[in-house]
Amino acid sequence: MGEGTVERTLVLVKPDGVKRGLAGEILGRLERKGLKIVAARLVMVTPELAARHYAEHQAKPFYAGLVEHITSGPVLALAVEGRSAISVVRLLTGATNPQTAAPGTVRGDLAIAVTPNLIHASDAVASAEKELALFFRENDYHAYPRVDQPYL
Ligand code: IDP
Ligand code: MG
Repeated sequence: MGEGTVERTLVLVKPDGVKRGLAGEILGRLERKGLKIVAARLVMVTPELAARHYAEHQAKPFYAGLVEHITSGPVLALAVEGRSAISVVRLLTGATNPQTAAPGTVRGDLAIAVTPNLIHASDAVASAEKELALFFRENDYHAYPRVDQPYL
């Protein structure tokens, strides 16, 4: 195992997470892991933005419910950076269905239903780049050192 390339990934605390008061809990888990928050924004997702963000799911039976949920309140959009950040955040997120997501993960610990499953996390380099560009512009990103950088 190498040290891993530094990557950026998109995390959304979905409307259920914001409304349940779990945005801080979820952000805190990412911070405590050693990931760096490099951009953050509270955003109301429009139907147009939802269609672009979830384009890959357009033909699926759960698509309408998914768009209804993601547009039902503000999301906390985070650009998260770190070594192997894309796979590391997916691991912290847990399986799509919270009823089978492992304990210790966000979904395994904090959710039960599948559509309101608290968090979105990009699943690959290409999707991370595409999704980050939907929520952030270049000058939204901030470079700074974490004080624990030598250990990360
Ligand atoms: P992921 O969020 O774990 O990457 P995806 O398969 O990309 O899961 O699905 C996107 C989102 O669509 C999920 O997070 C969940 O909110 C919703 N979803 C996925 N599968 C189902 C389902 O079978 N029923 C209802 N909603 C679903
Ligand atoms: Mg996905």
